[in-house]
Amino acid sequence: MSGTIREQISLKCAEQEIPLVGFASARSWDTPLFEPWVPPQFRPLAIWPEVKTVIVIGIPVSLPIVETAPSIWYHELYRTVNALLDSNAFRISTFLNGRGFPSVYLPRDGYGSIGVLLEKPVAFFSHRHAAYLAGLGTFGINNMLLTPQFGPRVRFTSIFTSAEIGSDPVMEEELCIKCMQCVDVCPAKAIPGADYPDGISDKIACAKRSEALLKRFISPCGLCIKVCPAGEDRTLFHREDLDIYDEDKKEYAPYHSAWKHVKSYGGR
Ligand code: B12
Repeated sequence: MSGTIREQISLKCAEQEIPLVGFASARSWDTPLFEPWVPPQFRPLAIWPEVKTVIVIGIPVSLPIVETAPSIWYHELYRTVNALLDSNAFRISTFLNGRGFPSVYLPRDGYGSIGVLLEKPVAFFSHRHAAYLAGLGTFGINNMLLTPQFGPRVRFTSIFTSAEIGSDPVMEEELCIKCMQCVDVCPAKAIPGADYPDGISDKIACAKRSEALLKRFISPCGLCIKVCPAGEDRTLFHREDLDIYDEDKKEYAPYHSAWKHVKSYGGR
């Protein structure tokens, strides 16, 4: 394979249908871009001192499937995307190791069970911060990283590499329009709707709902990412009109009937 390491990684991602890839220098975590900034022990260099660049990959969750959530369909999609993220990150790290650049992949989540999260709802590394620093998007009121392509309907993972690749610029334009749809739709009332840091979501309330849904095989919840108006995927799937989620709108009755059908099967 020819080209720079950046070009080779980008090509590998394109070949695997990974639409989002970004690069952030491990040093970018040392420059606060907002307060409170990432605690020192959560930064890449504190986790793996050899790291020079963090590579972030993102795979979307399809909007029409998210629209059925909570459901077995979204539950399975979530598992599929998680497996793809982990295996592709592993393969990218193996590729880099083979070229003489020590590299390690990170798990896309990094917790053992929802019970663990109820005691301590934080992972050892934040892919949201990594994706932000790799220029892939900006934070929304729903606490997600919103991307131009998929809004918040995209999952991330990261690879730490000792290759010096450089950084993509952090995105300047805010993608969240603060419509508060995510705040209104959250059944756990976990999203305060204020600006960061007052607006940090109630992780325990969110995790408790996730735990209840998991017992029914229909986790995760996904409602706060379903209603977000950001993302070109809304245009692709003809979903610019958020009234589609209003059960009183007669013209959208076939969609509500379809979602009700899907929700009725495969979970408790
Ligand atoms: C613990 C966890 C949960 C818990 C707790 C939820 C919660 N409210 O945080 C549970 C299981 C309930 C959960 C639920 C969900 N999660 Co979750 N979760 C995680 C996990 C494993 C760890 C997060 C963590 O502890 N990071 C470490 C701490 C230090 O950082 P942080 O939590 O990212 O928080 C910082 C930033 O968010 C930032 N920040 C927050 N708001 C703002 C606003 C501004 C303006 C700024 C500047 C910064 C900022 O500051 C926070 C503190 O430093 C990550 C995977 C990972 N390892 O990153 C996924 C992850 C965050 N979850 C994700 C998703 C998609 C969800 C759900 C939508 C479920 C779903 N899959 O459909 C919901 C949404 C909940 C919500 N609205 O917050 C994605 C987010 C993707 C994205 N586009 O942003 C991640 C990254 C998983 C992945 N691999 O893609 N999650």
